[in-house]
Amino acid sequence: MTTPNFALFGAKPAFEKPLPIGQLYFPSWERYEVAFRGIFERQYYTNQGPLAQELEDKLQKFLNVKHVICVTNATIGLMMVADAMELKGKVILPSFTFAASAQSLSWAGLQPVFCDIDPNTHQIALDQIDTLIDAEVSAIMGVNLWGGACKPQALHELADTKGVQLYFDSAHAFGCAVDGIKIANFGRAEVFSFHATKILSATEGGCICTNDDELARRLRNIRSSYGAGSPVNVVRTSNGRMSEAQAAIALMSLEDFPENQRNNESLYRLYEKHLALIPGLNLVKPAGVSFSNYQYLVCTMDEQEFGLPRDLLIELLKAENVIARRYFYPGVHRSIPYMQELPQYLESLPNTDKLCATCIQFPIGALVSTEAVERICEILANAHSTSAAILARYEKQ
Ligand code: T4K
Repeated sequence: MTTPNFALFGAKPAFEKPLPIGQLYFPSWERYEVAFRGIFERQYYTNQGPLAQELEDKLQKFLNVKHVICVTNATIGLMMVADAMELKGKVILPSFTFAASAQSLSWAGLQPVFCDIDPNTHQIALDQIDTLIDAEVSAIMGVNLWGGACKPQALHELADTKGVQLYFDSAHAFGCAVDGIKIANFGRAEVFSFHATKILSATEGGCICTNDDELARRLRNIRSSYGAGSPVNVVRTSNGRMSEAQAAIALMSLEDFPENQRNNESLYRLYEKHLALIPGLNLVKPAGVSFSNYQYLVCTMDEQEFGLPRDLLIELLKAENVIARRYFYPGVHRSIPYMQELPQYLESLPNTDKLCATCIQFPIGALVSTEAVERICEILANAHSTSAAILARYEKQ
């Protein structure tokens, strides 16, 4: 058996610097300087300044939605929406999501009801929602994952029939469309994340989209006063304002969205071509959308077929400076406080549990070149073909 030539066993790493997961958009220094000189000249940092207003206007046009309310990040956006929609009792959502989706409910004094997922698309299992709706459920939170979508029209019909509200955590779905309709226009509200790892970046940031005038007024008041137009009664206010510095980056990122989307899509196609030849790594296609941002490169792994445990592959890649991740792990139902407070879900989400054990993501985004994807896929192919030797060597270490 030949000794595998990997950095894990002392070889030189394939990449000099860590290659992370995430869009990680950086405008040129010159554009950054021009934008920030403007902020310094106006001497205006925050509180619905000209750049925040310009961003809201441009996003409304881009997303073809009536109201865009920019916020500090998507987590606070989700908390504000739950409050503005006056939700009560329980809200149904998938457990296969980032902790913020469920935590926003806890902050709003609501209880999550975790639904399992469709193992092929990773989106919420539509056919299981019905059985979870009882008199205490006031809403469904759809989560649009991985540049795909969770059948928003079907969810809309279900929510209407059952008399519950519907809104979306669309943190991953900026720029995506379903049957030609931009995500932003479904349910009563949708929330996007503009975190640095997302395709539209404000470094930190996000926005809430709605076509509901009254809800928009409430949200603007909850965010903190600015832009509501007329007074609205809200019980609680917060501070979810977006600063001018955040808005400046987001405006540049919005301008470069088409280029970043095209770059992601071509990297995705390259991975698709190479991964098709590597047993045990199954690429997940963005589901349910007519247009995707290709923001994530997600696979499920069959450890038997590939020849290595997933977590060992992640360790091996890390030594090469390829930062693969196991989003989401563990499922939110297995995290604090839900695993103690809601133990009923520990046995009732088999598809979520299986996916958390098999999901693996690879780098894609602005910092990733085609050469890097070729090299990553070469490492993956070598890891598969020498898996027995890797295991033997690893066990000896
Ligand atoms: N709903 C869903 C479904 C979400 O996925 C998220 C967030 C939210 C709601 C809430 O949105 P926000 O409130 O965050 O707007 C990241 C992001 O922090 C988070 O936004 C995202 N989802 C989540 C899935 O991933 P981490 O803890 O994995 O990030 P971190 O720091 O490990 O960064 C990822 C990689 O990027 C690392 O290899 C380091 C690298 N990196 C990161 C940053 C920020 C850089 O090289 N440079 C950077 O500036 O959470």
